[in-house]
Amino acid sequence: MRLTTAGESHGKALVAIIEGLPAQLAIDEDQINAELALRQQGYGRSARQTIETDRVEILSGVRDGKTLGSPVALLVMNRDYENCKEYMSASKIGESGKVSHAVKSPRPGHADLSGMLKFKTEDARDVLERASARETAVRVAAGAVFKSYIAALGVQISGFVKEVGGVKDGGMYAFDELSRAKESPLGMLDREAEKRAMDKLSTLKEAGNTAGGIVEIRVKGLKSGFGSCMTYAEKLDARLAGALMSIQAAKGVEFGGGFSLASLSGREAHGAIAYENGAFIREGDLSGGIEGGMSNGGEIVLRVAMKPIPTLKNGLPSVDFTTKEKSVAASERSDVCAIFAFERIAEAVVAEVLACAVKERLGGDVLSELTARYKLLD
Ligand code: EPS
Repeated sequence: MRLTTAGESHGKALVAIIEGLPAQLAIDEDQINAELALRQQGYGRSARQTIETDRVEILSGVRDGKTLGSPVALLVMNRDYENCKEYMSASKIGESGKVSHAVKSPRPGHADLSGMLKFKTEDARDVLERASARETAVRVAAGAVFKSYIAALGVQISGFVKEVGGVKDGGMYAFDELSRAKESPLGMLDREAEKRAMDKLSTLKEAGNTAGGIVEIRVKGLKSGFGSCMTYAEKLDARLAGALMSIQAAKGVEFGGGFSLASLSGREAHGAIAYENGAFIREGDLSGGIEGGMSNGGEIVLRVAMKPIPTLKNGLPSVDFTTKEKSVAASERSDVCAIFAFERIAEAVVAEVLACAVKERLGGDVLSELTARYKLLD
């Protein structure tokens, strides 16, 4: 199973190609569009979201609402392209040899400066257009397909926003409570923490500043043994961490007790193994549902940290790339916080990694082969 995406933030469209899906998997366009709509929500998004109304167009690999086993291609248009054609067209632009809307002052924290040096361009737009988190729209569309694939095995993914700009939701929530997070403007479950977080964001917005946060993602229903302890590349936690770190603005990933495990004793950190009603169980498991790089049959629990968005309305100090004079980093509009969207994106990425691990272990040209093989597992 493999996902590739293409597309620039203000280019014509975003595209995803998924290879390796079995035939006969039901694909529901409305479900994909519901995920896309959620990704656009959340308090603190920029005016760009009033321009875009993300909808998926399925270009290939699906017929009569079911996969054919061929690559599935998904398209999400960028409506803002209409406003940016003049400098984003793929055709040669203008006679003057100069492209308008060049970005000369790289933003600290964005891909701009490293990309300008690496790709030998004096216009950061050549880099930022792809580095932009706009790409996550089509990644979320693909994630909805991966969610359907693993849902066929009874595997569910959910999550919530645990922290925004330093304001923490310290609650302990059962898996079934997490879906309530979608109804909150910040994706939080504790209303009191959410109110404090909203106040914090309002203050930051006034000051032209931004915030990050932490999301918690959980997976329910995955049997043990996905991923493998045998090679680095197969370890499920390593794969999840790597993929999650590829989300724009991600800066950290932890599983279960995560960093807090480092200060616990062995007896505190590792719950007991017991055998009840014909099955092995773990009591007080802080591993996050993954041991030795393999799912252990319990709930997978992971958290991802998002840094504050580096595009500030009142730009950060920078340098003009060409003149080397002091300047202020580029900014036209800015999200104050995109943590609600980040949670949806993290779910999509987890779905992608799990789908790949499932496909590797169980194969299957047709969905029914996959479900039959899954039933045989412990
Ligand atoms: C982004 C910058 C902003 C965000 C964008 C990600 O876009 P613009 O430069 O057009 O104002 O709005 O996110 C999206 C467009 C989106 O749909 O999530 C960036 O630099 O990463």
